[in-house]
Amino acid sequence: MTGIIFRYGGNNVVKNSIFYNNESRGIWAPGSGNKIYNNTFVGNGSEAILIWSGGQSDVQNNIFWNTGTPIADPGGSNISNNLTTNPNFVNEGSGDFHLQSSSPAIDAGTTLPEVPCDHDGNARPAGSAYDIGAYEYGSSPGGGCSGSTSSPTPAPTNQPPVITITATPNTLSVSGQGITLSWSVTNADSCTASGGWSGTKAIAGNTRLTPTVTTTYTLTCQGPGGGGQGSVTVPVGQSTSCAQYATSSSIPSGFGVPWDVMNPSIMLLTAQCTPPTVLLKAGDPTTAKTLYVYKTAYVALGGAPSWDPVDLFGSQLISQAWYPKLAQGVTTIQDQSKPTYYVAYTCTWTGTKWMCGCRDSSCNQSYWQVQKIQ
Ligand SMILES: [Ca+2]
Repeated sequence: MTGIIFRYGGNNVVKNSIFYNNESRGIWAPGSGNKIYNNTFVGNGSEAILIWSGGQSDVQNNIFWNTGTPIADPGGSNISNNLTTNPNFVNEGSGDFHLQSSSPAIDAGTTLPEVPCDHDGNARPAGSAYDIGAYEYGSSPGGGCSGSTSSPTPAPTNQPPVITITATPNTLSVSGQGITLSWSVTNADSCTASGGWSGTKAIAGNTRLTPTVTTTYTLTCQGPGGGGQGSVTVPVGQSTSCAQYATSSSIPSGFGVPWDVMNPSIMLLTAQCTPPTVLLKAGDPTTAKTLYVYKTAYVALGGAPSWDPVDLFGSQLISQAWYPKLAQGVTTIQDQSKPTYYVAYTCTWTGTKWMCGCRDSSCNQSYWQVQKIQ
């Protein structure tokens, strides 16, 4: 028996997995473009990884121990930073493939943004660099890897629909003016409109609409790689920036700051008010960094006992939880006599680790980031 057979498909990602005592092979990969990252192969029969003639795979940060041929490769694959010497597992006999402190796998891997967490859901890297294999030695939960806001997944194995939707103009000073809504979608077969419009939509098109109040137009699409959603919000009325916290503001304890701790001139949490409507914005739409915004924000009037959720929308929902670069949502604040607070959660990849909900540049702990509106 073989652990995983890719058949003739390519572009699969296998990470943080343990292939133990498969009778013949751990992975049989005939296609091209497969990424086999940070796995642990022990006791597999003929080959741990069999790359079939004509296929190429990217094989990095894997442990091969007590196994047949580690990698049978006809040529053309990228094979690097793997370990074939004794990895000093905690207890191989009982199937515990965590690393002992003496393991040569520790800090011997290369940084792979596709693998921000390990098999236990702990953050990579711990120590100076990525470890080789499925477990990161000395790591603990954090970095967006566990808890209610679980890890962003930058590289889904199936490509979900990508939805681009724009409004021209993208804001209206008074109601009754028209906009043109344009959209195009890839990786999808069918789309449905909701919010300020409705009905089944083609995967590309444009239409003329006349919003009378601040309106969000959402398109939900389905394809072979799953579902996706895109939205655009058109503020109507004289909208002004109403975010009160700037980089110099004192932020209440227990919250992350609303700016980018690596570049404090960039505000990640902002708001546009058209009373009583407030458009909440989280993220940085112009950034070149890998930045994700969690799909839910919360608002509370100053002194209120609880937080009310606000759904945020962006160009593309990833792993059911994250929008790339920018997400925004609309809420209504009837009592404008007191300040309102809103919290959101953003994660940025630095090139070596995820920084999520930071309060300072060390970002050793993650919080909900807060902004004040009035
Ligand atoms: Ca490490």
